[in-house]
Amino acid sequence: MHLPKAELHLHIEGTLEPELAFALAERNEVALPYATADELRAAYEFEDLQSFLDLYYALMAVLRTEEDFAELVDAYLARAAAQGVRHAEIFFDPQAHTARGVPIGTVIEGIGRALERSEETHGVSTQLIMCFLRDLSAESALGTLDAAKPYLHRISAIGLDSAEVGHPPAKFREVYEAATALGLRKVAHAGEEGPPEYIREALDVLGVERIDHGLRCLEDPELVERLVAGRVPLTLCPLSNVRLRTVDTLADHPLPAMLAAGLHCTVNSDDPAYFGGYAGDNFDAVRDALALDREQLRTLARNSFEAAFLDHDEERRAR
Ligand code: ES4
Ligand code: ZN
Repeated sequence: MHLPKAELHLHIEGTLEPELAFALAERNEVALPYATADELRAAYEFEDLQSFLDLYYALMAVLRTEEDFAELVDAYLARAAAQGVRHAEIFFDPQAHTARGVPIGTVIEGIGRALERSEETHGVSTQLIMCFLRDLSAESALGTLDAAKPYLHRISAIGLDSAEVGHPPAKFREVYEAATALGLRKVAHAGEEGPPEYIREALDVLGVERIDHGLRCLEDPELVERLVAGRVPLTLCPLSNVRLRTVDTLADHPLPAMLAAGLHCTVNSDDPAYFGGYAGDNFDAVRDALALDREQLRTLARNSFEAAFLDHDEERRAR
């Protein structure tokens, strides 16, 4: 689907396609526990979020140099542009790299180098969102924000991702306050596997402007009312929900009901190399499985630009 759209929920490490993983493994002399790209792809059968995360963190071991990160980003932007993405707000997980001994500057400068030339090369405007791993400590998140200070000119917002259950948003109150003081915008994953209460906490304690996923808001009608009234964007990822077994099949996805309820829904790809599709593929999949009409698809595309961290002029240019 080539409808112009903004991608608002995309983990750059989740765009690592098996072929690039093998090329980088060879270049960096990193051993992978799979013989071929096809064999690796065959391992993409997930039970839940954690079973995916285990492979996602393991495969990142191939990313070592600035050039590796720049290549990863460039490959993503080319694919996104081909599917109608005009603006991308990209998550990255610095702690997943610093924990392996890759300096945060290598990560941010490598990603930043590719983002700098994106409008010219791919016609895609971009912003960068630094995520904290919620299964690590609040102190580690604070240390990461501190380490990112020399690079804040490249970062628009902070986010919260990784294993959700047992790691409520309130654990990160202090780092979100510190980020606010630095002028950063705020999002957080909530209500993917975690309960509706985590969505409330992300709004009330962290002050986020968008909720990543937010699917489980549907269990709490009062919360739905609040999200509708506040026009809080939800960055839904339909193919991800199927692959991580949050919904049984795409035909069971509650997107149509969420749109009908007046929720500010957007459709995104999460970890496209692992979940079977980029932004346009997710649009195609929901159109086909849920029989969305043109008007609903246009609403989703319009919502994506409205929910983006763009000012009015930028938004007009991107559309
Ligand atoms: C993620 Cl699907 C998902 N959920 C939470 N954290 C993540 N990191 C990368 N993909
Ligand atoms: Zn995500």
